[in-house]
Amino acid sequence: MKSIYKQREPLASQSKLEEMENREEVKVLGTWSSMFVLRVRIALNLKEVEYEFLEEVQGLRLKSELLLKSNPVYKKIPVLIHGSRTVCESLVILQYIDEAFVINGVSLLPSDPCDRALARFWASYINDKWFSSLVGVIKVQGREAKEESVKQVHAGLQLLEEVYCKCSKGKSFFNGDRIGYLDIVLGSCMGFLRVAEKMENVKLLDENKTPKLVAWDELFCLDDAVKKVMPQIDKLLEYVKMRVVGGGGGGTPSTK
Ligand SMILES: N[C@@H](CCC(=O)N[C@@H](CS)C(=O)NCC(=O)O)C(=O)O
Repeated sequence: MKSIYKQREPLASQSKLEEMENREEVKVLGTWSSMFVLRVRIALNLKEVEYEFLEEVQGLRLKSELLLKSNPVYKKIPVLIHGSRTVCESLVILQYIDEAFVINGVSLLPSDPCDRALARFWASYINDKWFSSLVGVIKVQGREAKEESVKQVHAGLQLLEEVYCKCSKGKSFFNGDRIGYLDIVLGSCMGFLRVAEKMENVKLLDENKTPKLVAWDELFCLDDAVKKVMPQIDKLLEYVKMRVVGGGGGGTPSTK
């Protein structure tokens, strides 16, 4: 399928150069199961950017030449290819998408510099700290260690509920009326969270502990931009059991 950025009327504020950049081909290297890749696909859907999804075969056990060439440092997915430009690392890609594909009214990051800094801070927290606890829920051995991971996940979600109240200012999403950067970063972890809940028979996103985040999650998952790319939980559960817990390698969620 040929994928060209959707043609649209040029915005008055857009330069010819930006307009030309927007029309270049967009490709995403990834796998269906990766939450890091999911972030990129949701952002492109929100921006109404058509793209070609190049799926790494064999769950990353045999990485494609294109992936090795495009991300020689980490050799990880996702990679975004936009014309002749290559961008790696999901959070960096999200910011690139926000800046490169300017659509009137659809901005992933807040316009206020302080709000933007806050969104980036909490995205790093989710990536570097909270998600490690979530992975711990299914990966660590021993009852006590598991319980400690569950406790950390709950504490992190409680903190994020406060962040949500502060950022959303009474609206539906962290970003206000529409899904934005922080919504995507946290929302992309929800499939994996559900898998952890099922595998360990534990409630992680709990109506009694974080009611606002539960409502936010429902709205997030109902959005068309999310619905069409969010993996099915049972399929993801089988994948995680086989690859992550079974030690099959390739695509193990990490925050590095
Ligand atoms: N920090 C990276 C993490 C990406 C990542 O861990 N990707 C996994 C798939 S979920 C991967 O490519 N794993 C292959 C490997 O570790 O060799 C990002 O945010 O993009």
